[in-house]
Amino acid sequence: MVRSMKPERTKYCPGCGHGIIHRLVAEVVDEFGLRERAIGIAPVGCSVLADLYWNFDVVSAAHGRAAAVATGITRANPDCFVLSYQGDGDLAAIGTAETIHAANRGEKFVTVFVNNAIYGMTGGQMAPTTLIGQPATTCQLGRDPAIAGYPIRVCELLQTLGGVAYLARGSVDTPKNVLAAKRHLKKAFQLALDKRGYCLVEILSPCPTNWGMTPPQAIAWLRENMLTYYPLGVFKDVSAEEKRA
Ligand SMILES: Cc1ncc(C[n+]2csc(CCOP(=O)(O)OP(=O)(O)O)c2C)c(N)n1
Ligand code: SF4
Repeated sequence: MVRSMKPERTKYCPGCGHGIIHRLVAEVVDEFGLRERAIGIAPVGCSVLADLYWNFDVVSAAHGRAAAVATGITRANPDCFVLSYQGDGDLAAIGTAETIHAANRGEKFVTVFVNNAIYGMTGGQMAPTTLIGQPATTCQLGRDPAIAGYPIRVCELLQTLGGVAYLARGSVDTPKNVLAAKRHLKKAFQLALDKRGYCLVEILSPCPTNWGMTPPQAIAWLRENMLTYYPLGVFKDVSAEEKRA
């Protein structure tokens, strides 16, 4: 039994990745024995439903403001374990400034960044992570970089910032990748508990509803398109850097 998960049926769409990622987070909270002192931040987006499923304290934040709210809670309650759980629209569009500055200040919380390449909750508008040529309701012929710029690679963008302790990108397209994503989460939790700095785990996740696909088609599309533009792996790990030095 995963104590940090409530016995609820999911309200997410069939084939959505949020449920798998919620479960991974809950398992890691349990394995670290953090349930009683964990505080999740669930901002606007489909992630706002997290408090229906997680069996620990969850605070809602306005769209894009999760990193600011997480900063305040972490600083006021250093004994709590704070994790923000954010979509790409939330983290990399409206919340860009909060994200970059929280990372640069080395705030001691974990961000779980769910990259589904689209605005999910509001019906499929283009996100900063929408791929070139990918259709969205606000670019029905596909994203054109001449008009909309290029998809933002968040891990690569944050990599140079001194306050960052851990950055990794995983995916939920195969059982093997789900297990790797869990390993990334465990490392991020450990470094945040050790007060090493800001830790972010990006997880590539299907949104079959807004991609206009069946769940199996969405998994195949993620593999063929997202994995090539958003490579999986660890982008920064201060503990590994120390070992090498
Ligand atoms: C200040 C503000 N602007 C816009 C919105 C509308 N809004 C709600 S959810 C959302 C997009 C969420 O997309 P994302 O963060 O990628 O999460 P997902 O739903 O895909 O998990 C937007 C634009 C809002 N609620 N508040
Ligand atoms: S709209 Fe997309 S992200 Fe939201 S619950 Fe449905 S599949 Fe998941």
